[in-house]
Amino acid sequence: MSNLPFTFDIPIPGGVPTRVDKHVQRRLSALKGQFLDQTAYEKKLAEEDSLVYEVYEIHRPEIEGELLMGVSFIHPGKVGQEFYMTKGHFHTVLETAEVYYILQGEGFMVMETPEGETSVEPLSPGRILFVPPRWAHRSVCTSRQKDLVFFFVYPGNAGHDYGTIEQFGFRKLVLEGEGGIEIVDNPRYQGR
Ligand code: M6P
Ligand code: ZN
Repeated sequence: MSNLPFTFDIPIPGGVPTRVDKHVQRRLSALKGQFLDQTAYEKKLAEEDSLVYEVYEIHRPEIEGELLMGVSFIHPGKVGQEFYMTKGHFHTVLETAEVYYILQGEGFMVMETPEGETSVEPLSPGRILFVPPRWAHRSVCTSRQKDLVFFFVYPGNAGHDYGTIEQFGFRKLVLEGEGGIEIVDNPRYQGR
């Protein structure tokens, strides 16, 4: 891999980057067990395995000192009352952080530590979010029409630990309530 400086562009306001090494697409089937309303999930999945989010990644070595970057698009949609979201993960190397720069759409970053601290931060265009080391993170799109689009960067050696979240889910959920968006405790959460 070349070690020369390089540039690429993200079309404003929030398009596909001009450099893409890998395009990841995650569908409903990849989020099995994560949505609160399992009946609504099974029904929706039986109709169509819809695209929930896409990630355009820039390839760099997955080693300490490197930075991994890309642009994510979380599509609008809901399963029952729950907005479309990413799987979410801890970093395998827990003591590694991540930065997000929001380009388009509205949503939230749902975060928690292994010790049970939680934080749910609103995301909107122009906002930068710093996810500190140790905090698991999941992005949620609450826009009705627009994708939630953001640039992200994290250390090359961070790695993705999906297992913990797949098993227990996050402690907080983002739902559409009668009076608007609600952030609620996950009733299915089994404490670790
Ligand atoms: C963000 C970054 C990526 C991540 C992507 C999708 O853009 O954190 O590293 O891959 O979201 O989220 P997930 O890996 O949890 O499916
Ligand atoms: Zn991450």
